[in-house]
Amino acid sequence: MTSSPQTPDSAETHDSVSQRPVMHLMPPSQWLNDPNGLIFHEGQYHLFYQYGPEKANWGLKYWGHFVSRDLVTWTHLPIALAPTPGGPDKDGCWSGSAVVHNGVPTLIYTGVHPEVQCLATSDNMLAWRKHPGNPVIAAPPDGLEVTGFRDPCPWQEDGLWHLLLGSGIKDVGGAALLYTSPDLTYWQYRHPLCIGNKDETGTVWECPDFFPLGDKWVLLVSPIPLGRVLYFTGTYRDKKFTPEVQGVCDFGDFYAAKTMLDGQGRRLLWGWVWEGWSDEAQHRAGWAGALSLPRVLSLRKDGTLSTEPAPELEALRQQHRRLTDRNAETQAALPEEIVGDSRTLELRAEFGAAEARQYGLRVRCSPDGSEETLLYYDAAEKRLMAERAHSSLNPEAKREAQSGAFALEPGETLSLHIFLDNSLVEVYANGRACLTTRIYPTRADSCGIRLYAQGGSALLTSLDVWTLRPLTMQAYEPPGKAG
Ligand code: DQQ
Repeated sequence: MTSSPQTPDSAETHDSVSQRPVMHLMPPSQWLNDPNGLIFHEGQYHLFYQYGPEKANWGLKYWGHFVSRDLVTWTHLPIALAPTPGGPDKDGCWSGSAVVHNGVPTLIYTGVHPEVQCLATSDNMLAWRKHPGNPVIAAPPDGLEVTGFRDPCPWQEDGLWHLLLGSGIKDVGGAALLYTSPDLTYWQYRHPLCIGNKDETGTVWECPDFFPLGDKWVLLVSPIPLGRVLYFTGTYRDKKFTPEVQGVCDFGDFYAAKTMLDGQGRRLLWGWVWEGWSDEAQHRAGWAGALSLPRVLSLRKDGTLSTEPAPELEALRQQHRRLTDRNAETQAALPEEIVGDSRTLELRAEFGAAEARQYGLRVRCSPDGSEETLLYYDAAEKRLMAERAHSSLNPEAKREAQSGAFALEPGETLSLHIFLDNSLVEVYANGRACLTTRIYPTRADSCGIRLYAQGGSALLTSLDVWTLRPLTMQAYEPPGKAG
C-alpha cells in the first residue's frame, strides 16, 4: 500500500500523534533542519529554519519562520524565503543569519548550486525581497581549494560588517573564512579566521557561529563527518581566533546549532534535533526534525561552556510531584503516583554519594520491561550515557547507545535535568553536558520512570517530576486581518 504524508494510514496516524514532540518547535508538517537567522528584534524572538515543505525527508530548502515574545507561545509565520526559479538560490535557500543594517532587517543566506551568498530585506519581518545584486559573494576566494562555502555568520565590529563562511580547505581541514564589508553587499575576503585539522575536527565546518561570551570568544561549528556541534572558546585578536578550550555542545542528535543575543543580554542556543528512525517512518509520520529547547550559554572558569535550559520553560510545568532519599540499587520502582502516565515530563534528579559504577534513571519503561531507555552516568568510563537498546520495539528505531566524555569532579554529585517530549529526550548533566536523543516507544504503557544503578548503590536524594503542557501555537493573522 502506498501512502502520502498528507494521508497516513491508521497505524501511521498513531505514530504521528504519539511520537510527535509537543514542547519543541516543529512546522505543522513535513521537514525541518537547521535553525537559521536567530534574532531578537523589537521585543520578539525570531527563529527561522530550514524548511522542506514538500516532504518529510531531505529535499528542496525554504526558510520557515517562528516568532515569540516569551519562548513558550509561538506563531508560525508564512514562509520567509523560497527558491527563485533560475536564480542563484534555484536549488535551495540554505542556512544563514539575520541582522539589522541601518534599521533594515536583512537575511544573509546561501543559495545553491553552486554555493553562493545572497541577501533579502524586509520592512516588517514578514515579506522578504531578494537583493537585485544577488549573489553578493559569487565564488570562493581565488587560489583556495575549498570543500564547502556556506552558512554565513555576520557581526558588526569597528564600523564594518564581518562575516564567517563555513568551509574547509582540501586535505587540511574545516575552516571558517573571514570577510568584511561596509554595507553587506560589497564583500572583501580577508583570511581564514580559524582552520581545523581534518583528522580531529572534520573536513568541512558547517554553520559557524561566532560571538563574545564572558571575557572570551566562542566559535561553534558543525563538522562533516563528525555530526556533532563542536565549540571552541579562546582569544580573538587581530581578526584571528586562537582556540584555547574545545568541547562538544551535545553528545546526541543535535546539529547545526546557532545562537542569538536576546534583550536580557543572554546568549541563547538552538540546534536541529533530527529523527532516530528510518526515512520511511519519517515519510509515513508526515513530519521530521525539531528545534531543541532554547539553551542559555555561559562561560565557566575553566573555559568550558555551561548550558542550561531557558528558565521560561518553567511556564510549561503543570502537576508537581517529589520524592526524596531512595537507594537506586534496591528501590528501582518508583511509586505509581510519582510516575503517572504522561509522556511529556520534566525530571530533576539529584544524587548523593554513590559507589555504583553506573547510575541514573530508566525512562519510558513498560511494566514488563520490554521497552525502556537508560539515562545515566558511567562513573567507571566517565561518560554521560543514553542506552537505547530497548527503547523501542519498532524495528525502524535506532538502537545504538549515545554518549560523551563527562566526569564528576571529586566531591561533586550527579544532577540530571531531563525533558521527555514523546519521542524526543533532552538530558542536561550538572549544567555542563548535554545529550539529546530520539526514542520511539511503541507501547501505550511505556510511561514508567525507574531508578538505575549497576555495580553498587547510589542515593537519589531528590526527584522532582513535573508534567508539562505543550507549547502554545497561535494562528497567524495576516496584517490587516488582526484586531
Ligand atoms: N544544512 C544546510 C546547509 C548547512 C547544512 C542545508 C547543515 O546550509 O551546511 O539545509 O545541516
